[in-house]
Amino acid sequence: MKQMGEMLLRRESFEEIVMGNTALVRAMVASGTRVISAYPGSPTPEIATAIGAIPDGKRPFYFEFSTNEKVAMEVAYGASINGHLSTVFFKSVGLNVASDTFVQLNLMNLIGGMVVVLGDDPGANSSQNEQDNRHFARMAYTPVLEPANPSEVYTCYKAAALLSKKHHMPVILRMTTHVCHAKEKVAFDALPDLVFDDTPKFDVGNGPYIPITSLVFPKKRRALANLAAVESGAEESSLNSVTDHGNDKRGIITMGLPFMSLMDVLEKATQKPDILKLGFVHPIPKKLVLDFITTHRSVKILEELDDILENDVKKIAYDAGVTTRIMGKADVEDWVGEYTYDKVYDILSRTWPDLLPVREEADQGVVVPDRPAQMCPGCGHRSAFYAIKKAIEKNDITVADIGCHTLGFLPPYEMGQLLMCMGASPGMGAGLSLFNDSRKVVAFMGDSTFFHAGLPGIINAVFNNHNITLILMENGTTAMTGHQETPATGKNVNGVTDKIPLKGVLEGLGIRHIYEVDTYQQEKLTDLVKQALADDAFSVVIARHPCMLKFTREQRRKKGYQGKRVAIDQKICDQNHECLASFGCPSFTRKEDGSVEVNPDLCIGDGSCMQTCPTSAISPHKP
Ligand SMILES: Cc1ncc(C[n+]2csc(CCOP(=O)(O)OP(=O)(O)O)c2C)c(N)n1
Repeated sequence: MKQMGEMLLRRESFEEIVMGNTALVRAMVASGTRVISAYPGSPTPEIATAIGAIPDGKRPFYFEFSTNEKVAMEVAYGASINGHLSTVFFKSVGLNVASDTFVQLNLMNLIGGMVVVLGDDPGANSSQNEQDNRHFARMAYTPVLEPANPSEVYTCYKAAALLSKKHHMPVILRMTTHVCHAKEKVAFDALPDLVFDDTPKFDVGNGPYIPITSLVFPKKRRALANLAAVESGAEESSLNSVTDHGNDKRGIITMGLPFMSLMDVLEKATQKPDILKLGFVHPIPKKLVLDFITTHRSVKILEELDDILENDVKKIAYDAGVTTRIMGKADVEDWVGEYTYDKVYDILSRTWPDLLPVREEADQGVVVPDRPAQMCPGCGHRSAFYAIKKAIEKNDITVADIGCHTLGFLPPYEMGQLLMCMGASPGMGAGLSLFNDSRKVVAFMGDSTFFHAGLPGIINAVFNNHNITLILMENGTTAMTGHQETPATGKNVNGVTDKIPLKGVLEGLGIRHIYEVDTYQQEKLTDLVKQALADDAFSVVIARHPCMLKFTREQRRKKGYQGKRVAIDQKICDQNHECLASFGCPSFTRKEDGSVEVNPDLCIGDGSCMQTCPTSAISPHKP
């Protein structure tokens, strides 16, 4: 980490193998970015890891994890209109949360400049959908630059910062999962002298910053004029390039990760099509595209997710009366998933059957068995689900939320029959409880989500008297995205801060039925949930236990740490398999003879399983 921090601030030029997310941070530093805000979500958390590697006091910028993406967007906006180059980053669906603010940004005069870094997720590697945020960019008249690899992340961010500062408008840097996470040797320039003028420059004269009805039209005209001005820059941009294979019959227009897959696939092609690769993707460089399509007989558009580039290119062709055959998405499969090597191979083979050799079966990669996600050994959520399952009736309705506890929907717990997005569980639960006296509704929510988007649904339950029970799964961290702090932990990325305890907030809302318990106290938790369900009012159970992955990692870093584990006394074990079938800790393995074994590499010795064994056959392992 120390080395990474030093590298990111190195004065002289250098080359290094880094992730896209790391290259981004060097570009932020080099561009003089002064304020950075974020909310965690894959594929972007390693941006914060790289930022965190720069030692405290040496960071040439302010950084915070805000409570959610909308707030993060507003922090970056406020900084920009005060004269600072700012950046906000988060995952794809984060833009849904931030959109109310985001769609207004281009109406405003962002005097310091502002880059919106999006971690889109084609393939839904770690998201609840694979939305294409280029739609949002169009709706908000916002330019989009899209890198294909870590080197381009570095150049595209710098270009985005310059563009944003020049036009005083937001610019999107759209990254996707395997651009964020790919590693490549990147050539970094020497760092310019970083001199900051921190005089607060906010001035209403730079505005207006109040989008009331009478100002909407002039502001919208300004946004459109800005976009038109940017378009002429797009024509000249070095982020776009043509690879000329001297093929006037076939061309491909592409961008981002599909370009990288294309380069690999074309290794096998006998006659390579020409390629127009876009890095400046919105607004589209019309002349460049027109030139490309008029000089080829057929053009294939290779883009992940939706048909945005395709429609742009077809419109350009139609308006200019060009008769080149333009081929976009042919079938449903082309709309789904990442454009990996295999996918691009298939698509191009269907587009031009003579382009590539038919793939041998052996060529088609290894089929990797599915490895379903699961809760870690010792996870407090496992104990909670095990205990709560005993408190509810089969017919009751359980509503999940986003986080590690979402995994409760898996067997053997099967808790959480529906899921939507962060903070949605109390609202959906409220709806399910209406005209429903026979089936209790239990909603789940994590502590980071509580502050992110959970509170409005909770307040609504109080305000409208909804008869549901909410289980707050408090593990003291934003676990699923890599253990970022929450407002309840008393720390933020910059140091110590006031704790905002969940219970205090709930009490402040006037909630009368609040219960608290450590999830390892399984019997007590079962009893409390039964009580909460009997309350006939909105009730909350705070089911607390620290994230054991985080805890164990911290312990392992301590000097003299000695691993612990449990053991099964085979003389006592009657092979009832409660530990496997109902508790389901992955540390247990059933052997062919029916006996149960503890995997010493997985078990952390937390002992939460011991109380689940009807014959008390599990006990701490004595070395
Ligand atoms: C709008 C949005 N932002 C970010 C994410 C990424 N994300 C997935 S799980 C999660 C963590 C939730 O933390 P918490 O509620 O504390 O639950 P835990 O994982 O700790 O159980 C986040 C931030 C998301 N899915 N949606």
